[in-house]
Parts: sequence; C-alpha cells; structure tokens
Amino acid sequence: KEKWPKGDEKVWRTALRGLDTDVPSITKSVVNHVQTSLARQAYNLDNLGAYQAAALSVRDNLILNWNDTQMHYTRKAPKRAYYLSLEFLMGRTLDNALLNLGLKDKYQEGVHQLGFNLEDILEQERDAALGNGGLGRLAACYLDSSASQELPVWGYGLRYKYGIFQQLIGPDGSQLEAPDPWLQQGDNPWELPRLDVTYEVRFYGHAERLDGMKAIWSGGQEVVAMAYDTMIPGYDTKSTNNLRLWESKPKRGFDLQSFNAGDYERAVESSNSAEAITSVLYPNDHTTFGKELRLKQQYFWTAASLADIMRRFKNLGKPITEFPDYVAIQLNDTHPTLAIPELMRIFIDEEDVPWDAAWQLVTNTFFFTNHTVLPEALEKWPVPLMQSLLPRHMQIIFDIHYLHVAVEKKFPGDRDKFARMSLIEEGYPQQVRMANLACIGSRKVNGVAELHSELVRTTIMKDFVDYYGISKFANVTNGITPRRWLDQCNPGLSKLISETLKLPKAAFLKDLFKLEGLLKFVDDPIFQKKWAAIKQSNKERLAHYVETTLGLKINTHAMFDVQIKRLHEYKRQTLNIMGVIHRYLTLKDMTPEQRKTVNPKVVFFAGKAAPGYYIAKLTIRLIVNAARIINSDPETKDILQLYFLPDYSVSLAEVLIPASDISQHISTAGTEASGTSNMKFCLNGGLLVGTVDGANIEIAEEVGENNVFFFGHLTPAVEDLRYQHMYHAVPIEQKCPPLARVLNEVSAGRFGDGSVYEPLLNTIRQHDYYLLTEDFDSYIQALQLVDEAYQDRTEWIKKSIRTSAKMGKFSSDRAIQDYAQEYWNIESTKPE
Ligand code: T68
Repeated sequence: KEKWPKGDEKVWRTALRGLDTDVPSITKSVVNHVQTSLARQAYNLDNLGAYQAAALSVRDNLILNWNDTQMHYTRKAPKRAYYLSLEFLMGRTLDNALLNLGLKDKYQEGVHQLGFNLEDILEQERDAALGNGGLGRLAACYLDSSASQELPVWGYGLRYKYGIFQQLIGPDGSQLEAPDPWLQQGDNPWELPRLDVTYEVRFYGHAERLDGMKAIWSGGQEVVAMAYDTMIPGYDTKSTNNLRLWESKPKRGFDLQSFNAGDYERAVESSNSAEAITSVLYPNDHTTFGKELRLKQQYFWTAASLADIMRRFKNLGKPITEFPDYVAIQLNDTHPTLAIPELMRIFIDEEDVPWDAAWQLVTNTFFFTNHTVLPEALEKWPVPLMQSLLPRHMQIIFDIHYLHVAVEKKFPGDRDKFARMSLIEEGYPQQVRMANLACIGSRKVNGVAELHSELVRTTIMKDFVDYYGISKFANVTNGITPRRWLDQCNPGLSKLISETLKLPKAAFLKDLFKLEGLLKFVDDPIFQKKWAAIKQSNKERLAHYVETTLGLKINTHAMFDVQIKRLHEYKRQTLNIMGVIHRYLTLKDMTPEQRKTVNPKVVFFAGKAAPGYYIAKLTIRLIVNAARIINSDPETKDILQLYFLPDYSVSLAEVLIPASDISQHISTAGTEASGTSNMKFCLNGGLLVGTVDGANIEIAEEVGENNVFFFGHLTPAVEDLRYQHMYHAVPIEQKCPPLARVLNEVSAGRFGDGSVYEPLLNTIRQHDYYLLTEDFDSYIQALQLVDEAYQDRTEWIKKSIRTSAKMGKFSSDRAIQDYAQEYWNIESTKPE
C-alpha cells in the first residue's frame, strides 16, 4: 500500500469526497461562484453572470473527473494516442458538459430556483470557433468519442486569440469580415492555463552538421509555448480527456535591452512578433498561400506538442526504442507534417539515436489522414523559406529525400514516377511537398470516405501505393457524435426515440445502431404523428430564431430546404442558387391558379467564404440580392422564400439541422471527400438531395437509394467532361437552355446590377470546371422528385424515420474504434 503523501490521511479523505450533485448542492455551488469567483450578488446578476457562475460550477465537476482520469493514465501508463489538428471547432461547451455529466435536469431545476432559465443561460456562451469547417468539427467529434469510449487520447492544437472571422452582410449584400475575439467574454471557464507547462521553440538560426547525421541548431529566435488545457468529458463516464492548446509568448517578456536603450517601439515589436504566432486562425479552407506566419504556426505547434509528448514518454523511464509502443500520433491533414522531421531531430540530435533507427521509430509512430484531393489544397512550402525558418528541418527533409531516392531505385527507368514521388518539387523556387512527406513518414494513410480513399489510392497517392503496397492505404469513413448532433440539438427527438424503444437515452447514444429498432415503428401512425410534430416544432424554433435575430417572418408550413457549408465552387452553392432562380422564374410563368397548387418552400443558405475568395463572395452577394427580390414579390412570396443566414457557426447548425426537411450536398462528383453535415441531417430525420459523392454514397447504402435523391454525373465521367469543355466547348444556350435563361436574367439585372455578377457567371459560361451545365437538368429533375415526394406526407415521414434509423454507421464512436484498433493500437481504460 502506498504511503499517504502528506498530512492526516483521514482529513484529506473526508475533504476529497468530491462534489454532491443534488439540486441544493448545485444551487449552493452556483451561488458560491456568484459571490466569490465573480464577486457579484443576486440583485445585479444578469444572464451572462448566471452563465458564468453555472459554467464555473459545472467546471468544478469536470476538473475532478479530469484529475482522476489523468492520474489514472499516469499510473497505468497505457499506450496513448495524440490527435494533432490545427483546428478544433468545438462550439459551445456548457450544454454538452451538462449532458455528458448527466446533470442537465438538475441544473435546469437549480437555476430555475435561482430565478433563471437554463436555455437563456446557455445562449450566453460564445462559440469556440477555432476551425474553418468539416476538418475542425471532425476533430471535435473525435475528442468527444474518444473520451466517451474511455480511450487515452489527447488533442493538441493552437489557442488562437481570434477564431474564424465573424461574417456580416453589407448593404450591397456582400460578405464583410470582423474579428472574433472569443476570449473577451471574461475568463474562459473551460480552459486551465498551465503556467508551468512551457517549452521554448526556436526559429531561424543555423544548423551545423557534426560527424555523421547529427547536427546542432542554434541562434535565431526563441519563443515560448504555454499550455492551456480544455477538459473533454466523456458521455456517461467519469473519463475526461484533455485538449491541450498552445499560446505563444515572448521569451523574456519585453526585450529589456532595447527597452533600456529607449527603443520602446522595438521592444514592443519583439513581443508582438512572438504573440502574433497564435493570434489568428487562417480562414482559408482548401487553398494554401505559403505565408511565413502559417508555417511558423505549424512548427510552433508541432514542436511544443512533441516536446510535451516526449517529456511524458520519458517520465515512464522506458528505453527510447519503445517510443512507438507508447505513442501514436494522428496527423489531421498535412498541417502537422513538420512533426515528422521534428521527431527525427529530437531522436538524432537530442537522443543520440542513429538515423536508420530513428526513421524506423518515426514511421511507426505517425498516421496520416488526407481530407481532400483538390490540387489547390495540397500543401507545399518553398525550400528557401524552410531553409531560413527551419534550417535543421530542411536538412532532415533532404536526408529523408535522398534515402527515399535511393530506395526508389527499385523502379528503374520511370523518371516521371520518380519526379511525382519526390519530396521536392523542382521549380523556382523548389518546394517541399507535405503530402508526400506525410505519406512516407507514416505507418498508414487514410481517406475519410470509401470513394475518397479510393481516389487517394488511384490519384494523389497512386505511385506510393505501387511502391508500398495497398495495405498502407486504407479508409476510415468519418462520423459525428450523436451526443451533440442528436441529444443536444434535438432533445425532443432523443426523448421520443427513448420512449419508443423503451431504452434509456444512453443506450442508443452510446450504440447508435440501436436506432434500427425504430424500423418496427415506421408504419405506426401514432409514432409517425409524433415524429412529424417534432420536426414541426424544430421548424418553429428556427423560425423564432430568424425572427428574433433578423426580423424576418418564415412560413413554417413550407418545406425547409437547407444548404449550410463553407462557400466553395466545388460545393456548388451556385448550382443551388441558379436552381432557386429557375424555380422563381417558373413560378412567375404560372397563372395564379397554377400557383395555388404549388407546395410552399423555404430555402436556407449559410456559410462563410474565405476572405480572399472572390467568386465565392460573389455567390453570397447573388444569394442575398436574389432573396431581397424573391421574398418581396407578392406573386410568389407565399410559395418561395430564400434566406441567407449570416455568420454560420456550430450553434447555428444546431438550430438549422433539426429543422430541415431536405438538405443539399451537391458537389461535383469526386470533389467532396466525405461531408459530415449530410450525416447530421439524416440523423435528425432530414432527407438528402445530392450527388454520388463522398459519404452520400455510404449513406445511401445504409438507408436505401430510394430514400436519397441522387442526381448528376458520376466521378469517372468528370474528367472526360472537363476535357470536352476545354477542347470542344458547346455554348450554354445549346447545352442547357434553362440554365442559360437563368444566367441571362441575372446578367440583365433582375437581382440588381448584373455586371457585378459577370465574373461568377463566366465561370459557368466559360470553362465550367465544376460542371454546372452538365448537372443542371438532372438537378432540377431531382428537386421535382423531392416536391412530389413531399406531397405524400405520410410516405415522406416514413422515409425520414427509415433514414434516421439507419445512421448507426455514422457515429464517430465507430470511426474512433476503427482508428483505435486498426491504427493506434490503444485500449479503453478508466479510473474506478
Ligand atoms: C473537409 N475538409 C472536407 N478542410 O472537405 C470534407 N483545409 O469533405 C470532410 O468531410 C471534412 O474535411 C472532414 O474530413 C476541410 O474542412 C479544411 O477546413 C481546411 C482547412 C485548412 C486548410 C485546408
């Protein structure tokens, strides 16, 4: 038996009893925080104060669980996995923490007794929006699933001072960007600053080769990385994992030397330049710009994370050769690829491991997930930039390159293949290809849905597949956490499912395949009615939100059609808006009698465009201005409404998704790696209209093709069609007259000055790279089928139930189990 470390064990043990979670204890704890932590009193306590006090009280519970879990990991020393992601799109925490802790009802009652409404309190919290879109939200779902399944997984990322920009819509309908100072709400109750967990990170300087492969890297600039820990509670378990985010700080505060010399400006500048590293999230998804600060972010984060991982490993007292037995690192896209040369540097220069042995260890530690095959998203860094910022890493990358070249001699003669597989792209300047480095430095490479993984194997990684064999290249289809994306965002549905299946919520929230039990009730008219009533109340909740935030009145008896995602040409919001305009023109052509037979429809868009993405921003402008005309046209406004909801966020998604009847996932075939909102809509009983792309395909496999509205050309046709467009272009008037008409109306100024939209219209008229002219007709037909299907409401409800019932596969629990077993080789373990 271990000796009690300090003082009187009995006194400690009584004090350590933990927190009581009956309602009186909860109100006491909240009020304590009001009085002490916030130094406020009842008479001046507003909703924000109540939120802060409630959050601090919930946080107390999280911290205790977090401590127990981390202590348990330290004692048990299991193999751990680390998820390195530049983005974690967490959204709000309080509601999720209450649900995962099983304390929501009690806090509801407690704050009610204190004169507050829990729903209003929850609304006070700002989203933690440290991500762009799918990739960042996936990371957040994976943390939830790891903790819920009691897996020893930590996330590592950056603590940006400013998250994804706030989107405003200007008077002319265009997107404007404002900063997102998410931390300025007062102390963030969900993070624990770790003043004692700091590392120094070097930039620039010179690397001097010693004998053999070792080198010394010195000089340059050093900045400090300081840890902030965010508690990640598992659902229905005490297990609480950690998300460690790094903040950059100047090494010695102000540079005193220049300060003393009276050069105040320079002193402040040096502190600014260190702080700049974690100041802002880059708002570009799917494009790279080669900005030095971005490369600094990537190195700063990977260096701090690896130093931390290495320190934890060394505390185990194991020989360095056992590193991959205790550590698995997942690279979320190529953004953390510098971790590969950085771990080589640590092994070789600091731990005296010989080069070949170090490479062996490194390639047994890393796993790499690719999230896109779009060529403009493949990261490359100029060699000169790398040489100046990270001279030692550039040496190591060249060493890996030469080793790689030597082994590739297995393929004599094929010089093209050689050039494609090279880590270095020739040109002025030369560039380092991060995907190639991530591939050769990792044990396994995966895509995020079946089709995407197949495209990874046959296109961007084809040569590597020939070289390494197929088994290194696998698939893990993405998933979503049913805690947030069913129970939290749609409590009514969650409750109905629980009552119908006669199961506690935890049963299906932890094993989503249990939803299949709903299939027995598909034909039960009472159940159908309840199911439909929940959809209706979610539509009213959304309408209420739109009315209170935007002052617009929505027809909740209409079909709700939703497309919410980042604005991008490949996602084809343009196809959707052209479809809406086509519908509008068709309605205008009808007689008033004919219009009376039309089922009303409300179309919602939301999503941000990268600030420098001109065409995507024009698309927003067109949607907003078309909405102004369409919504005010007395002939059609009762049967067609169009809304662009500004500032899309996780929290807005939580209101939109449960309210949707149909959602659009209409990327050009072969371009959307997976998509994850498609899964969220289906889980909430919404149907899909989509192309045969990404995870749409697997969703249709699960729910049956008759429950998905597919349209458009298939992936294998895309390349040929693009070729035809390049070399045998047919004018749009011939190829697709209905679309030509829509473009002409826009051009003619029907939705405001047409000349503004010419560059957008020309992307369709000229190369039409994303093949709108090829898919428009079948898209309109698919929407027609949607309208017809919606007429038969009972049949529609059945489709909705069947869809939701078959979402088991898309739980992120399944995805994380796959990573844990097939990649990381880690096991569940939990504190008693
Ligand atoms: C998305 N990628 C895929 N990237 O587009 C989507 N990129 O199909 C998939 O479901 C999702 O990843 C999860 O796998 C992104 O979201 C980015 O956001 C991004 C950010 C920075 C640089 C490049």
